[in-house]
Amino acid sequence: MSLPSSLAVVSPPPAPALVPLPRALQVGTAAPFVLTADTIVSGDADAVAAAREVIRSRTGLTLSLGRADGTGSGIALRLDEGVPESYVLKASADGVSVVGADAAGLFYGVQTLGQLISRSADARDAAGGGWLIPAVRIEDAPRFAYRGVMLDVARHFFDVATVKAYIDRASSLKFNHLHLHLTDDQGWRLELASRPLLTERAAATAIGGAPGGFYTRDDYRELVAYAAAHHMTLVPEIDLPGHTHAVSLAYPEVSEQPVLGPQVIETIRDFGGGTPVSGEPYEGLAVGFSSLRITDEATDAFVRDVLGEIADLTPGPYLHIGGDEALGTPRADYDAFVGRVSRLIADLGKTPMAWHEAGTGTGLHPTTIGQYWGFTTPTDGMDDKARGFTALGSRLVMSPADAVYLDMKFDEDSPLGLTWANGVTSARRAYEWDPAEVIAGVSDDAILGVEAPLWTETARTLADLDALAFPRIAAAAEVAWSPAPHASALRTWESFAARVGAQAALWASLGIVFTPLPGIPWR
Ligand code: TNX
Repeated sequence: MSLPSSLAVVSPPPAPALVPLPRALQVGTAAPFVLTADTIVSGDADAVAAAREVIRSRTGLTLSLGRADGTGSGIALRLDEGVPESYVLKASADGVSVVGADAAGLFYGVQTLGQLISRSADARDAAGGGWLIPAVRIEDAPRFAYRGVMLDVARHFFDVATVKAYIDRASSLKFNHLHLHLTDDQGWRLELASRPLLTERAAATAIGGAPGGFYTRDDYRELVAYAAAHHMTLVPEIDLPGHTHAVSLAYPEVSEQPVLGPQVIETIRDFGGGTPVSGEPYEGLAVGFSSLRITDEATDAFVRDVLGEIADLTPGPYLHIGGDEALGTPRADYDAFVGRVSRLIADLGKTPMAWHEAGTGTGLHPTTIGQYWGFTTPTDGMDDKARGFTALGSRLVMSPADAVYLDMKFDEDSPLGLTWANGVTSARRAYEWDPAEVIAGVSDDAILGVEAPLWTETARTLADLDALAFPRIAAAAEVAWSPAPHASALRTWESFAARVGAQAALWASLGIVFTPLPGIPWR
């Protein structure tokens, strides 16, 4: 039955489905912009290239180039002034303009533009290709300066093309840092001229008999450059002093024998994959058994070589020294070591980053950024350790494992993933948390940002990364970029679910094999 037309309800136009939610969004009642094969894109060359690419993926239309000064009808992209990474996007039937405060802001405006495109329901638009951009005015800027994703390339190795694909995905959601977990017990993944045996002897294997691999220095430079072109800063992590079994295969003189304490035995029981053996590659999932020899001069020389070379290879400001789960290292030695290494990094002209355990470090360099990986409700004094960094006047990156660890199972039937972080992490749990509500005394001023790590014990391929990350990575993007929940009526699970469900067509067009989790209206 259809309603008599006199009873038809005139509803306001639906808000466009944007993720992450922009800071301010006004939806006009005016006619939309009709995108056709004749639409011209003009302005800043890099932004024009990015816009043509996203429009081609989404619609199949290859748009023509307009004038470099950004004038002319169609889509105009240009730079002006404003707060870092911000942009203003205006669309009406007459045209679309995106003005970025800087190149990153313009790039983010283009990503928003990609999400605004939808297929017209009106058959009369079909002649022009049938694509619309609604009449809107968007003013957008990020809540947090650091919005990161982490990829563990040590448990399983991912080649350059796969890492680039992950950069494409993350940058489209306005993430601006790629943390690469380059080393772990299972493999060392970066070639270094100063310590060639690391990749000669400790890179060929991975978890469960999977092939290993490593990046040459040129591969690494290529990733740095590709990330930069997508407005992402690469943050390399060399995990010290634990998670170093691979180091022991190459340079046994700097390594302790595996230490099989009760917690390690427990992880072997829970995660499986066997007990580590000195001198043999480790292909299991256990953590916490390996340690460098903390008090030896040979170890200091090793750390200086490795971090010095990585500092030279890395244009970004951060070097991550790991520091997590060093259960095989005596406490006092650990505290002295992380303090010493943080100061070495500062001497190299970089800003140290470390997992939150290092917050107890002795003489930690006061610029050291802590990365909190405890739960959204802290346990086991993890919040105290994290406050070690803020007490020095430094800041935290928030990665609570029960909300943003993309390697957790999303439900009981998840074929991939782990469950140690309080069970399964649904999309809703990934969304409903606020970084400023996790650690008492740590609010926005003390928070540099948010990072969503993807550990890869159970992930081998790009399809596996997609299946675990999407859609939960979009929840992390919104937590990192969008206004706090109390500051916006649209920062609710219901609104997010509707908006993220509407990304299905765009994601499919970009080749993202997301998991269509229940509770989200995919369309
Ligand atoms: C904990 S949290 C780890 C990693 C594992 C991950 C699996 C942290 C800093 N370390 O070694 O891969 O859990 O979820």
